[in-house]
Amino acid sequence: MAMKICRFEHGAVVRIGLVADESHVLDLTPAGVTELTPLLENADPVAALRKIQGLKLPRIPVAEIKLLPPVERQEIWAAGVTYQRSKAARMEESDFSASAYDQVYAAERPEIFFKSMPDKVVAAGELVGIRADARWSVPEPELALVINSRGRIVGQTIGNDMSSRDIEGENLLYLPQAKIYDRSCALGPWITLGATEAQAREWKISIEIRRGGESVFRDETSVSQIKRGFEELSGYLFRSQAFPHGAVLLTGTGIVPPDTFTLREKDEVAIEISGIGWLRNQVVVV
Ligand code: DO4
Ligand code: MG
Repeated sequence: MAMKICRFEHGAVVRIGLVADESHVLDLTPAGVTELTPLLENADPVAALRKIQGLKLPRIPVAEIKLLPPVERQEIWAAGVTYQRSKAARMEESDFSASAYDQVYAAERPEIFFKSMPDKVVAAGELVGIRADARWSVPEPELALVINSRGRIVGQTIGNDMSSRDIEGENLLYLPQAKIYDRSCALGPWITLGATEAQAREWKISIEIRRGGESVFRDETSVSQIKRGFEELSGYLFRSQAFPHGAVLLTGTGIVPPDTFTLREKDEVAIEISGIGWLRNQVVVV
């Protein structure tokens, strides 16, 4: 059975929590679990958690903690054009790069790009950014794979690959500027451990964007729509590159708002992945 964990701060101490329900976490500090990475490196993190689950652990309301991004020293990378919907949207946004997107969707080698250093990741409840010099900004709700240093996928979390579509569409060489800027990557709050790829492929990904209290965009897709296998994506990430602390790999978006839609400051972005939970952030211009 899957279990969910998180990083949080309580009493000015960073802690690891076992998610009891959407509104309570069990503090794993008394059981000696004070960091995420050793747990992700464990040969069987779910079995390790089961052993300590029976101990009398402090039960803390989520309302009393500060949720932190579920990463320590892991780099964050992202795959792109892994859903038909993403390929179609990229080809529409750019005459210049259309054939590149068309080709990479079908190619053996996936598109994988660097997204964020861990200390720049935005947590649930914090502000996500839209660039001041972009005219067309969107959230990208994505399943994110949590991978340990041995290249093993040990969990899944929720990712938001915030993107500037006008900058990306102008020229493919501007992709790093469209994708990597302050507050452009949100993750969390929970990591689901112990779910198989087959189980994760049954999950739904949905998003709602609210503006001034009104819903201005909502849509959903299914993880089953991802064209590539999880091991295929993580395998390419780990080719000729070591990640001594592990890595997180966003798996691409299958939801793209209509071309007339752009995010604005103060918009509320809520992403749900059914096997994981909710990631909610407000938008700020950076
Ligand atoms: O090359 C463009 C990026 C595509 C992307 O981020 C996605 O499909 O999610
Ligand atoms: Mg993306």
